[in-house]
Amino acid sequence: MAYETILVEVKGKVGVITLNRPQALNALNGQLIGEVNAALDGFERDPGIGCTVITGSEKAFAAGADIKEMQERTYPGTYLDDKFADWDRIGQRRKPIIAAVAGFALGGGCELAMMADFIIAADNARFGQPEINLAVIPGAGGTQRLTHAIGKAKAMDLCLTGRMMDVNEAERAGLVARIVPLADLMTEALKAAEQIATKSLPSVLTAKEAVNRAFEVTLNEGLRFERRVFSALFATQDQKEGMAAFAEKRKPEFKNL
Ligand code: CO8
Repeated sequence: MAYETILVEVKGKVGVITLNRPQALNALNGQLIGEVNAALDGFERDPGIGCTVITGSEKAFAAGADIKEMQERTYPGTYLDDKFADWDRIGQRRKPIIAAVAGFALGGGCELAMMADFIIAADNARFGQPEINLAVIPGAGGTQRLTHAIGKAKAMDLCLTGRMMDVNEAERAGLVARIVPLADLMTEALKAAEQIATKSLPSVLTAKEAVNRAFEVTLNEGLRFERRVFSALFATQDQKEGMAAFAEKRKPEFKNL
């Protein structure tokens, strides 16, 4: 597929999606979200891919949903055409996604980063939900995922004032997994993604699913789920291989079986 708003590459076992609307600081229009989904569909289907990195430019991961595209929307139009469903699909992928964020991650840009499984951020990254300045609110999960990630006090502060937080504040608050120098962002993100992609895929998908459960169910139900899927992994050949390799002091060779 020929993409116009993103660049798509495969590096080893890692799929890389680069948001590419530099003239609009990677503002997320409908076409771009559709293209991200198409690329992710391909990576999900490709047995050679174990992890995806989504990134933007040095100046902007993404400065939000495209305000100019949204400007003339009406209430029934927005409610009925359900563009939210396209955004939701990004957050529902089974294979892990890392957001490699430099520069602005604002509004829908911050929400897209939060749909990834974790964020590796450059030291110039800035996060915010400035929708309140446009007389709206976050619409792609910002009031929910941000609150889960950084707690009510800071989420309220950001959503009500529209201010940006720098990368150090974002890391202290728990939004960002790692801060790296801007020049090393892609190297570090690709290294982390390759590390994930070389593990046994059934265990990777299970780990992702189990951690996400923690946000949706009670502690006891989460623990029961963890116990069930932990036990289930003993049905894989890769578990035998992983533990045999440890005992024999060699590298495991996983077959995703
Ligand atoms: N949408 C459209 N165009 C944008 C956006 C955007 N979000 N952000 C920047 N641009 C464009 C500018 O209009 C400008 O274009 P032009 O040169 O044609 O005028 C170009 O990008 C460069 O931007 P600036 O000149 O403003 O660059 P600065 O470095 O001066 O400022 C900022 C950078 C501070 C990031 C500034 O551009 C800004 O404030 N941008 C808007 C940030 C914002 O409000 N984001 C939230 C948008 S609303 C949202 O995300 C809702 C999500 C809901 C999703 C649910 C969908 C179903």
